[in-house]
Formats: sequence, C-alpha cells, structure tokens
Amino acid sequence: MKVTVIVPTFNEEPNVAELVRRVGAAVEGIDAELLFVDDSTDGTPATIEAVAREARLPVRMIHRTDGVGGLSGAVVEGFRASDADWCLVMDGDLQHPPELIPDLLEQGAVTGADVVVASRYVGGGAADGLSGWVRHAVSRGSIAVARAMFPVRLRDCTDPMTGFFAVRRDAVDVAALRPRGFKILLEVLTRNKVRVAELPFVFGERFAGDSKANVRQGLSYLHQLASLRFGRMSRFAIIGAFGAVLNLAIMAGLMATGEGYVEAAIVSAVVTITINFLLQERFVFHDLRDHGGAWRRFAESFGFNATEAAIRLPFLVWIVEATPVPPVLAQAVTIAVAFVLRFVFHSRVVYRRGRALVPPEADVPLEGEATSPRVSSDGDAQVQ
Ligand SMILES: Nc1nc2c(ncn2[C@@H]2O[C@H](COP(=O)(O)OP(=O)(O)OP(=O)(O)O)[C@@H](O)[C@H]2O)c(=O)[nH]1
Ligand SMILES: [Mg+2]
Repeated sequence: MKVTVIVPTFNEEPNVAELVRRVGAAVEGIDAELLFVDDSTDGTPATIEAVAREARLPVRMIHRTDGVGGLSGAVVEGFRASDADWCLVMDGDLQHPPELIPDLLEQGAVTGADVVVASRYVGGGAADGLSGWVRHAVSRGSIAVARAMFPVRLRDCTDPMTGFFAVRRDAVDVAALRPRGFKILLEVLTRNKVRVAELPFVFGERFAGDSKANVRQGLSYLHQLASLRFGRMSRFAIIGAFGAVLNLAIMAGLMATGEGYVEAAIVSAVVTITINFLLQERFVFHDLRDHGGAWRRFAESFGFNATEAAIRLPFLVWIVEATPVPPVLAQAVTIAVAFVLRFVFHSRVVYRRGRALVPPEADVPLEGEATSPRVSSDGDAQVQ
C-alpha cells in the first residue's frame, strides 16, 4: 500500500525541516512519499528543496504561482499528482502530529473506511491549539451548522473542518471537487458517497510562523456551505427574499416620509432590481457569466424586471383601489408571483446554458442522488 502525504504550504519556512524530520520518522516501514503543494511567496520552496535532499523519505514539491483555489485548491492539486492508494492531508505548521499517520492508515485498513478523519471533537480529541475563545466558538458553531445542513453525509464525522485526514484515492471523484477556501474535507465528504472513520487527536500549537486563517476565510466558508447545499434556484430565492424585504423596507420608509405609495414603489423597485442583479451575478450565476458583457446581462435583467415591475404597478393600484388589502401587503403578493417569472427568465435567457463554456456547478451530485428535481436522502427537496 502506497501513501502520499500531502502538505499545503503558504509561507511555512521555519516549519519545513521539523515537519520533514517528524514525518520521515513516523512513516518508517510504510511506502510513503511527502508532497508539498506550495503557494509561498517567501523562501519556503528553497528550504523544501534543501531539506528534501537529506530526508528519510522521498519528498516532492509542486510550487504554484497562481495559487488557484487557495489551500483547498492546493490539496486537490496534490490528489491529482498522486498515484498512491491513500492520500493523507495535513497542515505544514505541525498542529497535526505526524506521529498519528500510521494510526490513521491502520484505522482505514481495519474499518474499510474510505476516509479517516483525525477529529478534535471525538473521544480524547481536543482543539487546544485554536487561539482564543472566539476561534473555539467559530469552530464549534460552523461544525454545528454544517452537520445540520448535511445530516446524512456528515453523520459519521464530528469534525468536517479538520485539515488532517486520509482518503482512499479511488473513492473520491477529484474532478467533481470545487476547491475553494480552507475546508477541503467538507467538499470531499459532501460531494462523494464515502464511508468515514474517525480517530481523536489533539490539535496542537503552531510550531512557528503566522496563521493564515482570517475573517475572509470565514465568509468563504459560508459561501461554500450555501453552494454545496442549495441548488441554483434556492440561492436565487434567498436573494430574491432578501430583495423583497429590502423593497418593502424602502417602500415603507419612503411612505413614512410622506411619499405617495406609487412613487415609493417605483424607487424601491429600481434600487432592489440593481442590488439583486449584483448579488445574483456573484452568488447564483457566477459560473455562467463568461459570455457577453456584464452590461448586456444587466440591461436584459433590468429590462425584464422593470417591465415586470411596470406591469405589476397597475395590478398594485387595482388591488389597493378595489380591495381593502393594504399597499405593502399587496406589493408582497405581487412580488411573490413575479419571483417565479423572474427565475425562469434569468436562467433561460440572461444566463442560458448555451452561452456558458463551463458546466453548471449544480450538476455535481450532492447529498442524496442527483435526480431532477433532487430529493436528498434525508428528505430535503432540492431544486436546482
Ligand atoms: N498551498 C497553500 N497552502 C495554504 C494556503 N493558505 C494556508 N495554507 C496552508 O494550510 C495550512 C493551514 O493554514 P493555517 O494558517 O495553519 O490555518 P489554521 O491552522 O486554521 O490557523 P492557525 O491555528 O493559526 O495555524 C498551513 O500548512 C498553511 O501553510 C494557500 O493559499 N495555499
Ligand atoms: Mg495552523
């Protein structure tokens, strides 16, 4: 059985020698290689090359200059470059004890699992190395959210955020992964049907150097979760709902300052249409934006929404004049009807598939099997 130990590194120069020494000692008797996937801007690659010459195991390095996909992209690059039976992923700052490598592999062999996770939150595990209560709370909280959103796929995993795990290479569809941000294991577990085993471990202190975790990674994590869990229409609906609330708030605010309801409805519609377009470009149709210019899409989107809003206006007037329904409630009803029309127009016209060069992300099977419309095995209906 062959193993590739994949270590993503970004400016970890002071940790390289110690890491190689400890990994070398830990995998004594195992057919293992060490593969650094490095995006560093400091002397890390030179240090890796120097240390590799003295190492007790074969050491390879892929040095990237584009840094695509960040930490997760680096790990996927490592999967692609490996021909081993198992890929074991760990951080380069020694927060993950290399001495656990044989135990993780052993656990895989004994249990027949496809993925063996070193967990901070099972048995004797601990997250001592997380600095401060805020990061402890964020870690616990993000795991709770992820497990609530993927009750089936994450059933056997107490720590889907860990960066210390081993995967049987042929159990993972590497091409289906959409690496982004820090949470590569989450991506592996939610996009593949795999059997998971766990081992406790104590997440230690950084050996040396600086942390690369930050608030941006946190936001990217939320985006990742939403993309994994929700199909395109659900994300469109979330943004649409946000737009509707915004629309009503602006309208109510303007009316409170003495504006008539017709003028208030026009202004709130224009503001909301523009904000919705920007959010949808970024979060709903980001993989279908590569044909034509943003201005053309904006013109089509705005044209449709403005026309729809203009048609909606006479309806609004009619409802308000002919029935006792209050204006803001009437507006809410018409917005709900317009939502469906809007989604159909945007996916069929503004971002229609024939225009795109890349396959849409929602075609990747997620929790449950990919049928259309999807119903996940835990019963959540998923509309693409
Ligand atoms: N290749 C690559 N590696 C990265 C990138 N960002 C972080 N890493 C590496 O990923 C591992 C985890 O990053 P850390 O900064 O240790 O994140 P963390 O463990 O959550 O934060 P600390 O607890 O403060 O260490 C380390 O080996 C980093 O060098 C990146 O963009 N590219
Ligand atoms: Mg670290």
